[in-house]
Amino acid sequence: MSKSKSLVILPTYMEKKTLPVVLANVLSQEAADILVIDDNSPDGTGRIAESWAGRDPRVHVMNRPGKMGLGTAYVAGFLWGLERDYDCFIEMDSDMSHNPLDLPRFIAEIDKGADLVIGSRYIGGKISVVGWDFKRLLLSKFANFYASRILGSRLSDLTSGYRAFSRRALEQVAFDEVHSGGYAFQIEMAYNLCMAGMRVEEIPIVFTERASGSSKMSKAIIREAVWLPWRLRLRRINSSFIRRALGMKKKHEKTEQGG
Ligand SMILES: Nc1nc2c(ncn2[C@@H]2O[C@H](COP(=O)(O)OP(=O)(O)OP(=O)(O)O)[C@@H](O)[C@H]2O)c(=O)[nH]1
Ligand SMILES: [Mg+2]
Repeated sequence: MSKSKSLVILPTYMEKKTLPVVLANVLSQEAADILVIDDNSPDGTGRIAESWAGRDPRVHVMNRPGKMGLGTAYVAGFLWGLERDYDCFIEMDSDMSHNPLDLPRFIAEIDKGADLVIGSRYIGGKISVVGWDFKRLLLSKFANFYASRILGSRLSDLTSGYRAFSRRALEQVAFDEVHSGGYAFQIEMAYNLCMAGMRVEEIPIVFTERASGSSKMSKAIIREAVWLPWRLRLRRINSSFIRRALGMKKKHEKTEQGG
């Protein structure tokens, strides 16, 4: 029995075929509540979520007026869960790419004291992905290599969207200042937690390409992810410059006080 009360956050945009399967699988196998965040999907995904919420008190729905991006959906979901008594916040795609059978392993790591648990497709140099063509694999591997090298990260899968956060992590890291839309949101959150000295763990997962519906990845999302590591690095240089400047000022003040 898990110590943590868990919330699975499912952002949806046009996922009417897969959402019911994901909801049924999550509900059947783990004592977690679910928050669906739908951005007024034209295919009626939000209404499907509403009807599940009407039948099962563990399912909640947040309807937003229009497509506002994955990152802001997670920020809204975290805020919603923090106002309630959840201790473990799990991000999961609604397109059946993430296996709900993995949920207990994420929750177990949070129970053991991890602040962020990343479901990694690339642990130990292996590639655990089903259904990607070579181009898609190359894009994901390159995105990870690129971001890790620039940020100096030891993590094998910075862009993975299957992950769990502890309450402590979300209370201490200013996640609402992160406005990235897609992969960049995942990179920035992992980076911010590492920089804050939080305990970040990776567990192996198998990622399965969506069988229906369509990807929401766009050129804008890729562009954002290309710039993000440089933006974060610049922020690090700026803050160490400011710290150094403040440190020097303090020394100076001390000398003056000391006389
Ligand atoms: N609420 C909301 N959900 C979104 C938005 N964009 C994507 N999603 C959801 O976020 C999850 C991940 O999006 P995908 O399109 O599958 O992106 P991906 O998994 O990175 O890309 P693929 O591998 O091509 O599927 C899915 O459940 C989407 O429905 C958005 O703007 N708003
Ligand atoms: Mg997907």
